Amino acid sequence: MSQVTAKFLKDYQSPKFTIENINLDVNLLGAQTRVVATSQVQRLDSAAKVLVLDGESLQLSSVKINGQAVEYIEADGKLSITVDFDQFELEIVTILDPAANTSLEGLYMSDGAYCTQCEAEGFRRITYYLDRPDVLAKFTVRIEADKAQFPYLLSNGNPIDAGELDGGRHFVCWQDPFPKPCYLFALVAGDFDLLEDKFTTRSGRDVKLQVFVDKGNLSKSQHAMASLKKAMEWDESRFGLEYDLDIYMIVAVDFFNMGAMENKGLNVFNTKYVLADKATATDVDYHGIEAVIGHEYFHNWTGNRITCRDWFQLSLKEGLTVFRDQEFSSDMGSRAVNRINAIKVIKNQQFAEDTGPMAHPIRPESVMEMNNFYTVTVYNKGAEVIRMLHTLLGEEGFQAGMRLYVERHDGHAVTCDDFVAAMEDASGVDLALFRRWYSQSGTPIVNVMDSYDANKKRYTLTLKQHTPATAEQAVKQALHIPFSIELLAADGHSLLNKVLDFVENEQEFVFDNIDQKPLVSLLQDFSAPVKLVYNFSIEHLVHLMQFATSEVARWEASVNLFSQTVWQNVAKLAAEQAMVVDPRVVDAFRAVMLATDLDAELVAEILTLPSLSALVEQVDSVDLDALTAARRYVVDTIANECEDELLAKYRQLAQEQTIGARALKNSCLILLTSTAVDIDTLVQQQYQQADNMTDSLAALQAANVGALACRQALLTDFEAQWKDTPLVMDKWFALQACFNNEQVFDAIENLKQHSAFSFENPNRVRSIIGSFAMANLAQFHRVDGRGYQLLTDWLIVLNKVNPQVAARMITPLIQFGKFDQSRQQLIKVQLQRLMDLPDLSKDLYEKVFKALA
Ligand code: B3K
Ligand code: ZN
Repeated sequence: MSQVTAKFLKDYQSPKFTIENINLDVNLLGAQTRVVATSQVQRLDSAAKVLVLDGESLQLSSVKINGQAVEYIEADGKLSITVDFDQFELEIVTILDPAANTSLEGLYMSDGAYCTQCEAEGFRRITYYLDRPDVLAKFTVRIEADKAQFPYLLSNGNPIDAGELDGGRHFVCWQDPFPKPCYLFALVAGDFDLLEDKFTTRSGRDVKLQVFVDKGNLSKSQHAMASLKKAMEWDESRFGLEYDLDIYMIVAVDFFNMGAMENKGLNVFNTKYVLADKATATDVDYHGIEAVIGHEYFHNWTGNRITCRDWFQLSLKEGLTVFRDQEFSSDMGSRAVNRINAIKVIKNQQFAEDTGPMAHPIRPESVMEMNNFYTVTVYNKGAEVIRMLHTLLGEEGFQAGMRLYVERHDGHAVTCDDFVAAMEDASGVDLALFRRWYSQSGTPIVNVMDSYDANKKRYTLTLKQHTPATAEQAVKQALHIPFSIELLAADGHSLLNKVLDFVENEQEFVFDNIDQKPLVSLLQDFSAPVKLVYNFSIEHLVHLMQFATSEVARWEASVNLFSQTVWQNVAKLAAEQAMVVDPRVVDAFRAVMLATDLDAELVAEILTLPSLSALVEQVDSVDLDALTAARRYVVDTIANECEDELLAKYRQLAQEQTIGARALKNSCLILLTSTAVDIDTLVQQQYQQADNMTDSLAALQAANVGALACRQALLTDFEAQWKDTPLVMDKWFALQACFNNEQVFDAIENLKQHSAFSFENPNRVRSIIGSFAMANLAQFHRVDGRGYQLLTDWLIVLNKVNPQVAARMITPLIQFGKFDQSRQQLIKVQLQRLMDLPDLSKDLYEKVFKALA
């Protein structure tokens, strides 16, 4: 694998040739599928005498220029053609075998339907092409296939022609009027159920909306359609952005590497983010569908109309579009709960990426395999960076920046710098220092000290920032951090609410006319993606839980209170002292259970006590066994001390049918597994009476977490009921993979043989090995190394079947820095096993190489 080399942002060169129009003729003939790509090529640099095209795993049939066969060199994923015209027609014929393509990139089969995935560099598996996002062409596509098997033939843009052919075949032609990079090309051919609707844009244009799902699933497509209409409406009202084609299609497929793909006018979706009804989908699933449908729709402007110059700029479209989808979800539902979930992703996953071997800035500087950079850093930290801009500019300034960005760059492939410049020019806010967020990786640590001078009525805050070195970048500089604070009085009323401009390594902020010693709420709503260090007392956190104006700040205080208590007990264990929980901690959680003025969804979040993995991310090194014991002790203590309140709440909510009530009831149920109540009966009752997946799954989860006697019977019943519904079976797989017991190893071995399982389906793979490695910390990190070995066994299989999915699943194995030496050694043995594979994919190589370096 030594031929794998990195590409660097600093080496970017504009294209020497471009393609303005392409006619793609795709004749779907199984293993002999034939693609004729006819491109109108333009030379941009007259000194260029060789056209170099990208291609991978292609069977090349012929190459012609202006109708004449030409000489070419085909080597190392490139096709080089000597040519000396300023303008010419290039015709390339390739033969594909979609059914053999298990990588699910390029053209492949999903359950008997043809479909494509081209981002980032999948188009080169369809034909030789200038596969880079700054080459924008108008696509005309003709698809031909057997009519009975593939009645729907879809591609981007508008249908312009269709007809019958001999031998039961037919064709459809599509034309996309908007020039686009090839990563936005899509083709789907298959037989589906179709849900249709329409949307009238605010300028009065009718858009036909279509959702295609596997036969028999029509009744599960309503929520996706409703979400699409909400997203279209919201983008008009909040961002002033209107849809631009006459048709918008969504196709749901079961074999898909990620969540969904924003191909122009023809989104391809993982079924997980389309199909839902009450019986099969949880409230969390419903929310996820709305968010992802929104996300892909919002890409139409932030991604498609304005795209990336090169892949290093990925956050230009992804960070911005995640910010937009988060705002959409917040405007549709609970803003606080949406914010809490976004914060959890940063703290539990992105901070971990920063401390591991794959650390990179939101605009990476070097890449081996682009698919490895669709990360929580580029996406979610990228969205935090956009959110900070929004905080600094305010909604009005930000929207003015968006308007200028669209006005300047519509139809072009641009950079992150272009985006920041538009924000700067429209608002007049100086963003020179802010730009460092794009080039600097790592998590800043902000230390806070405060003091109060009663004579001067003066409160002083001293902030210090420093960013530890990351694997790929040693030297760090100060960043522009919008630091939001609130000062609270002893009676709980708010004295001051403000965003501080924190731009130096160390900075003092003085507040005068503060009549009493305030209690401060710091980094409200997580106003910047940083780690906060401040010495909170128990009373201080209890006060914030009760009085902070921001609901997110209340939740944050509860997380701090719980975490602090756990870490104190880890220290007790190390000192061989008895563990304790301060009664004020228990009382604070009890008060939340008893509160009548708090939103149920928020209370559910507070009562979902921080997970083991969330706690692991709070420290630089961890004794996992002590942490597990201390967390268990604190959870058990809170639950047992509050057993009556939990049970009362559970009973009170049992009949209520709202999202909040279900969430809260089910977080009570999980806590009750720690208590002496007859939980087995409670769980079985809930399972049997449930008329929705949220409640039945929660019952199963409780049985699983508590290792209850009813666990096996419920699992068996669930399987019998859902064995033919793959998305529900994923939940069943995931539950068993999360079982904290050594039996999990035998269970996983059996699940692998289950008729519903296939290594070729990413959803199935993620639900078993992904859940095990990412959510079953105790078993994955066993001291005997069995967990590491199991994941590696799977990775060896996936390396051949689907390298992209393999590279996603390896994450917990390369983030080992916090664990003890013996665990690290066991992990490295497994990484070396991978390194020694003769056919290690580029995707895994990049990560294993960096982890072992
Ligand atoms: N843009 C796609 C992700 C493509 C990932 C390629 N490995 C989905 C999205 O972010 O909307
Ligand atoms: Zn996206």
